[in-house]
Amino acid sequence: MKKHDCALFDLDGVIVDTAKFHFLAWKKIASIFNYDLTSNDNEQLKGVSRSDCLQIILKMANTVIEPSKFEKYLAQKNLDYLDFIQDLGPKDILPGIFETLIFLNKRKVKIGLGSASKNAEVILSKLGLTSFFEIVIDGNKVKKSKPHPEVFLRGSLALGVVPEKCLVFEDSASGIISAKAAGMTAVAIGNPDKFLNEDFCYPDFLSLVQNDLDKLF
Ligand code: B16
Ligand code: MG
Repeated sequence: MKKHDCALFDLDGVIVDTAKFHFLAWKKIASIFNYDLTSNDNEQLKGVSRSDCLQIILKMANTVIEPSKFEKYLAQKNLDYLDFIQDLGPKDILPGIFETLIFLNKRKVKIGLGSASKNAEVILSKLGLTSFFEIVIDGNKVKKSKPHPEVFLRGSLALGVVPEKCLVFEDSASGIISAKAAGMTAVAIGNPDKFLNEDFCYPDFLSLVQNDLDKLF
Protein backbone atom coordinates (compact mmCIF):
# COMPACT_ATOMS: atom_id res chain seq x y z
CA MET A 1 0.00 0.00 0.00
CA LYS A 2 1.21 3.52 -0.83
CA LYS A 3 2.22 5.55 2.23
CA HIS A 4 1.16 8.88 0.71
CA ASP A 5 -1.29 9.54 -2.12
CA CYS A 6 -0.42 13.18 -2.55
CA ALA A 7 2.66 15.39 -2.50
CA LEU A 8 2.30 19.10 -1.76
CA PHE A 9 5.33 21.17 -2.71
CA ASP A 10 6.31 24.53 -1.35
CA LEU A 11 7.79 26.67 -4.14
CA ASP A 12 10.46 29.16 -3.02
CA GLY A 13 13.35 27.25 -1.48
CA VAL A 14 12.11 23.79 -2.48
CA ILE A 15 11.56 23.87 -6.24
CA VAL A 16 13.64 26.95 -7.02
CA ASP A 17 15.96 29.19 -5.03
CA THR A 18 14.08 32.45 -5.34
CA ALA A 19 14.73 33.29 -1.66
CA LYS A 20 17.86 35.18 -2.69
CA PHE A 21 15.81 37.45 -4.97
CA HIS A 22 13.16 38.09 -2.29
CA PHE A 23 16.10 38.99 -0.04
CA LEU A 24 17.61 41.46 -2.51
CA ALA A 25 14.26 43.12 -3.12
CA TRP A 26 13.51 43.41 0.62
CA LYS A 27 17.03 44.69 1.29
CA LYS A 28 16.29 47.60 -1.04
CA ILE A 29 13.05 48.42 0.78
CA ALA A 30 14.71 48.07 4.22
CA SER A 31 17.42 50.51 3.17
CA ILE A 32 14.71 53.18 2.74
CA PHE A 33 14.18 52.79 6.51
CA ASN A 34 17.97 52.93 7.06
CA TYR A 35 17.96 49.28 8.03
CA ASP A 36 20.58 46.86 6.75
CA LEU A 37 18.63 43.62 6.31
CA THR A 38 20.91 40.62 6.95
CA SER A 39 20.67 37.11 5.54
CA ASN A 40 19.94 36.00 9.08
CA ASP A 41 16.94 38.37 9.19
CA ASN A 42 15.86 36.90 5.86
CA GLU A 43 15.27 33.50 7.49
CA GLN A 44 12.27 35.05 9.26
CA LEU A 45 10.79 36.09 5.91
CA LYS A 46 10.79 32.64 4.32
CA GLY A 47 7.33 31.19 3.74
CA VAL A 48 5.76 34.41 5.07
CA SER A 49 3.30 36.45 2.97
CA ARG A 50 4.44 39.69 1.32
CA SER A 51 2.54 41.99 3.67
CA ASP A 52 3.62 40.03 6.77
CA CYS A 53 7.24 40.35 5.55
CA LEU A 54 6.89 44.13 5.42
CA GLN A 55 5.41 44.18 8.93
CA ILE A 56 8.39 42.13 10.19
CA ILE A 57 10.90 44.42 8.47
CA LEU A 58 9.25 47.54 9.88
CA LYS A 59 9.54 46.02 13.35
CA MET A 60 13.20 45.13 12.76
CA ALA A 61 13.87 48.69 11.56
CA ASN A 62 11.86 50.09 14.47
CA THR A 63 9.93 52.18 11.96
CA VAL A 64 6.31 53.21 11.69
CA ILE A 65 4.94 54.28 8.29
CA GLU A 66 1.70 55.90 7.20
CA PRO A 67 -0.86 53.22 6.28
CA SER A 68 -1.16 54.76 2.79
CA LYS A 69 2.55 54.01 2.13
CA PHE A 70 2.23 50.33 3.03
CA GLU A 71 0.76 49.23 -0.32
CA LYS A 72 3.27 51.40 -2.17
CA TYR A 73 6.23 49.59 -0.58
CA LEU A 74 4.64 46.19 -1.29
CA ALA A 75 4.20 47.13 -4.94
CA GLN A 76 7.76 48.43 -5.17
CA LYS A 77 9.17 45.27 -3.61
CA ASN A 78 7.26 43.10 -6.07
CA LEU A 79 8.39 45.14 -9.08
CA ASP A 80 12.02 44.73 -8.01
CA TYR A 81 11.48 41.03 -7.32
CA LEU A 82 9.91 40.45 -10.76
CA ASP A 83 12.84 42.27 -12.27
CA PHE A 84 15.31 39.97 -10.47
CA ILE A 85 13.52 36.81 -11.64
CA GLN A 86 13.16 37.94 -15.24
CA ASP A 87 15.62 35.35 -16.55
CA LEU A 88 14.41 32.47 -14.40
CA GLY A 89 14.05 29.28 -16.45
CA PRO A 90 14.24 25.45 -16.38
CA LYS A 91 18.00 25.69 -15.62
CA ASP A 92 17.02 27.05 -12.18
CA ILE A 93 14.94 24.05 -11.07
CA LEU A 94 16.71 22.72 -7.97
CA PRO A 95 18.49 19.34 -8.29
CA GLY A 96 16.24 16.31 -7.75
CA ILE A 97 12.92 18.11 -8.33
CA PHE A 98 12.34 17.13 -11.94
CA GLU A 99 13.16 13.45 -11.26
CA THR A 100 10.78 13.50 -8.29
CA LEU A 101 7.91 14.90 -10.35
CA ILE A 102 8.41 12.17 -12.97
CA PHE A 103 8.63 9.51 -10.23
CA LEU A 104 5.40 10.73 -8.59
CA ASN A 105 3.61 10.76 -11.92
CA LYS A 106 4.61 7.16 -12.56
CA ARG A 107 3.42 6.17 -9.07
CA LYS A 108 0.12 8.00 -9.68
CA VAL A 109 0.74 10.22 -6.66
CA LYS A 110 -1.23 13.49 -6.94
CA ILE A 111 0.88 16.63 -7.08
CA GLY A 112 -0.03 20.08 -5.75
CA LEU A 113 1.64 23.35 -4.92
CA GLY A 114 1.21 25.11 -1.56
CA SER A 115 3.00 28.44 -1.65
CA ALA A 116 2.64 31.79 0.09
CA SER A 117 3.74 33.51 -3.11
CA LYS A 118 1.35 35.50 -5.28
CA ASN A 119 3.82 34.94 -8.13
CA ALA A 120 3.64 31.14 -7.95
CA GLU A 121 1.85 30.57 -11.30
CA VAL A 122 4.29 32.88 -13.12
CA ILE A 123 7.30 31.11 -11.63
CA LEU A 124 6.01 27.59 -12.38
CA SER A 125 5.42 28.67 -15.95
CA LYS A 126 8.92 30.15 -16.31
CA LEU A 127 10.34 26.86 -15.02
CA GLY A 128 8.21 24.87 -17.47
CA LEU A 129 6.63 22.84 -14.64
CA THR A 130 2.99 23.98 -14.77
CA SER A 131 1.64 20.76 -16.31
CA PHE A 132 2.91 18.62 -13.41
CA PHE A 133 0.69 20.39 -10.89
CA GLU A 134 -2.93 19.30 -10.65
CA ILE A 135 -3.67 22.19 -8.31
CA VAL A 136 -1.88 25.38 -7.27
CA ILE A 137 -2.80 26.95 -3.94
CA ASP A 138 -0.90 30.21 -3.67
CA GLY A 139 -0.88 33.56 -1.91
CA ASN A 140 -3.81 34.77 -4.01
CA LYS A 141 -6.05 31.97 -2.77
CA VAL A 142 -5.44 31.81 0.99
CA LYS A 143 -6.65 34.16 3.69
CA LYS A 144 -4.33 32.98 6.45
CA SER A 145 -0.69 32.48 5.59
CA LYS A 146 1.74 29.87 6.98
CA PRO A 147 2.10 28.83 9.85
CA HIS A 148 -1.70 28.57 9.57
CA PRO A 149 -2.58 25.22 7.90
CA GLU A 150 -5.02 26.75 5.36
CA VAL A 151 -2.76 26.51 2.32
CA PHE A 152 -2.12 22.77 2.70
CA LEU A 153 -5.67 21.92 3.84
CA ARG A 154 -7.02 23.60 0.72
CA GLY A 155 -4.56 21.54 -1.32
CA SER A 156 -5.68 18.26 0.21
CA LEU A 157 -9.35 19.19 -0.24
CA ALA A 158 -8.87 20.20 -3.88
CA LEU A 159 -7.05 16.94 -4.64
CA GLY A 160 -9.53 14.83 -2.68
CA VAL A 161 -6.86 13.23 -0.49
CA VAL A 162 -7.22 13.08 3.32
CA PRO A 163 -4.50 15.02 5.21
CA GLU A 164 -2.96 11.85 6.70
CA LYS A 165 -2.17 10.68 3.16
CA CYS A 166 -0.57 13.99 2.16
CA LEU A 167 3.14 14.70 2.36
CA VAL A 168 4.51 18.24 2.34
CA PHE A 169 7.97 19.36 1.16
CA GLU A 170 8.95 22.63 2.88
CA ASP A 171 12.04 24.75 3.48
CA SER A 172 10.63 27.19 6.04
CA ALA A 173 9.96 26.78 9.76
CA SER A 174 6.52 28.39 9.34
CA GLY A 175 5.70 25.97 6.50
CA ILE A 176 6.60 22.92 8.58
CA ILE A 177 4.37 24.14 11.42
CA SER A 178 1.61 24.70 8.85
CA ALA A 179 1.94 21.15 7.43
CA LYS A 180 1.91 19.55 10.89
CA ALA A 181 -1.09 21.66 11.95
CA ALA A 182 -2.85 20.32 8.84
CA GLY A 183 -2.20 16.75 10.07
CA MET A 184 0.22 15.89 7.25
CA THR A 185 3.68 14.35 7.02
CA ALA A 186 6.17 17.22 6.96
CA VAL A 187 9.49 16.84 5.16
CA ALA A 188 11.89 19.68 5.89
CA ILE A 189 14.60 20.71 3.45
CA GLY A 190 17.53 22.53 5.07
CA ASN A 191 19.40 22.71 8.34
CA PRO A 192 17.54 20.76 11.09
CA ASP A 193 18.29 23.54 13.61
CA LYS A 194 15.78 25.72 11.77
CA PHE A 195 12.77 23.45 12.30
CA LEU A 196 10.66 22.52 15.30
CA ASN A 197 8.36 19.60 14.52
CA GLU A 198 9.24 18.07 11.15
CA ASP A 199 8.89 14.31 10.51
CA PHE A 200 11.98 14.10 8.30
CA CYS A 201 14.75 16.51 7.41
CA TYR A 202 17.24 16.49 4.53
CA PRO A 203 19.98 19.03 3.84
CA ASP A 204 18.77 19.40 0.26
CA PHE A 205 16.27 17.82 -2.11
CA LEU A 206 18.84 15.71 -3.91
CA SER A 207 19.83 13.80 -0.79
CA LEU A 208 16.17 13.00 -0.17
CA VAL A 209 15.81 11.68 -3.73
CA GLN A 210 18.98 9.62 -3.55
CA ASN A 211 18.15 8.02 -0.23
CA ASP A 212 14.47 7.88 0.65
CA LEU A 213 12.03 8.88 -2.09
CA ASP A 214 10.93 5.30 -2.58
CA LYS A 215 10.17 4.88 1.12
CA LEU A 216 7.91 7.93 1.31
CA PHE A 217 5.45 6.94 -1.46
P1 B16 B 1 5.35 36.97 -3.13
P2 B16 B 1 6.89 29.90 -0.52
C1 B16 B 1 7.03 32.55 -0.10
O1 B16 B 1 6.99 31.45 -0.98
C2 B16 B 1 8.46 32.99 0.17
O2 B16 B 1 9.17 31.98 0.86
C3 B16 B 1 8.43 34.25 1.01
O3 B16 B 1 9.76 34.69 1.28
C4 B16 B 1 7.64 35.31 0.26
O4 B16 B 1 7.55 36.49 1.03
C5 B16 B 1 6.24 34.77 -0.01
O5 B16 B 1 6.33 33.59 -0.77
C6 B16 B 1 5.37 35.76 -0.76
O6 B16 B 1 5.89 35.92 -2.05
O7 B16 B 1 5.85 38.30 -2.71
O8 B16 B 1 5.92 36.45 -4.42
O9 B16 B 1 3.84 36.90 -3.08
O10 B16 B 1 8.18 29.58 0.14
O11 B16 B 1 5.67 29.78 0.37
O12 B16 B 1 6.72 29.20 -1.86
MG1 MG C 1 9.64 28.14 0.87
